[in-house]
Amino acid sequence: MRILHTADWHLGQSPHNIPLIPDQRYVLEQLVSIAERERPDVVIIAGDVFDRSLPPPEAVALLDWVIGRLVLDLGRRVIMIAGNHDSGERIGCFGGLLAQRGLHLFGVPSLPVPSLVINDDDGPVRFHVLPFVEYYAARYLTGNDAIKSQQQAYEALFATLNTPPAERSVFVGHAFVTGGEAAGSERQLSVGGSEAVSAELFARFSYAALGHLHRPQSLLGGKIRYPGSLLAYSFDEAGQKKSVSLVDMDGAGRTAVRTVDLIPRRPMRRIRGEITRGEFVREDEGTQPGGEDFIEVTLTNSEPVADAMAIVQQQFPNTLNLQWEQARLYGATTHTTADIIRSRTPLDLLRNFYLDMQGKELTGSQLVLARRAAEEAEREGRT
Ligand SMILES: [Mn+2]
Repeated sequence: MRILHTADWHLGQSPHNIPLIPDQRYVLEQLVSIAERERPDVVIIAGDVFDRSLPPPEAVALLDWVIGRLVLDLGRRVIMIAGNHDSGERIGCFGGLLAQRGLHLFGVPSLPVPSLVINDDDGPVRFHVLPFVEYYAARYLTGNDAIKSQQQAYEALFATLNTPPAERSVFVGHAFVTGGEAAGSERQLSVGGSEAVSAELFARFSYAALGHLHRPQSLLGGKIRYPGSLLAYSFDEAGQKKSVSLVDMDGAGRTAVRTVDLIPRRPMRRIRGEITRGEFVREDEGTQPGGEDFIEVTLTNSEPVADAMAIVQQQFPNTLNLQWEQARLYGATTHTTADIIRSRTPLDLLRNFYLDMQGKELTGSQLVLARRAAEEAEREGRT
């Protein structure tokens, strides 16, 4: 049994307002070539197909194209589930009809957890399929009001699985497993505490084909796999290699995983440098000027420079983000300005602004006034 395992496509994602559809098409063409060459028995797309529940039409057209290539042109079976970014109802639409053509869509979790069997020369492999599920949805599904965490939700849902011990089985899901490492662009999601599921829960399967974490990685001795996202979707992932996972399972359910790299059309890069006499001088020579790469620049100048972005873009036209290393004085490190602002209270921002402008801290009485104003603004919903 050969499985091509991929996830977290986030079609329609446009970081920094740059539409990535051409970049997503570029790597999906590579994915189709891999499927053509490797002839997997099944392609698993483990959630976050789209970046949002109402994806832009170009993203829907791109999914239509790639599924057509895989199922109609190459005759591959596909199992696709909804992730937390997707609308389960929309992903699962026409699921019953399309299953007859080898496209198995699972959008909304249901009980008992559905499964399908795919045979190879060694016999059947059972695929248990659970799209992204919130614990309170599991509470509703099972009627068990004691469920208060993802862990308890998975325990309750797994109790409905029908897996004879000797059977080869694969779990397909979208979840955060304890011990997994986030890549950066999942940051807006909650990836800790009550949201996590323990790895041991998946020990009963031959292989767990998961999505959610954007960094390719294995857990539980290779039994659990995250193939990672299609592309780097934030500068925190600059330089991270993306890939698809190819899984070969033998007659005893033992698996071996290979990865095939996906080459981005416009990689994300971080560079540092200084603006000297109206010209940007970068510290490292690795990234050539004039290219299409997406760039985040950290300027080391000790004083602000007017038109800094325009100056940098003369050399790196696709510079999307510019930050000042001096921001570290205020406790920030490698985060973008927007990140900093989001992570701070209005009062903190005001204190930093005052310090920046006046070179001294707010006095006690000024702080009292400021705090009162911030609280008032909050009550009125203005923050
Ligand atoms: Mn994702």
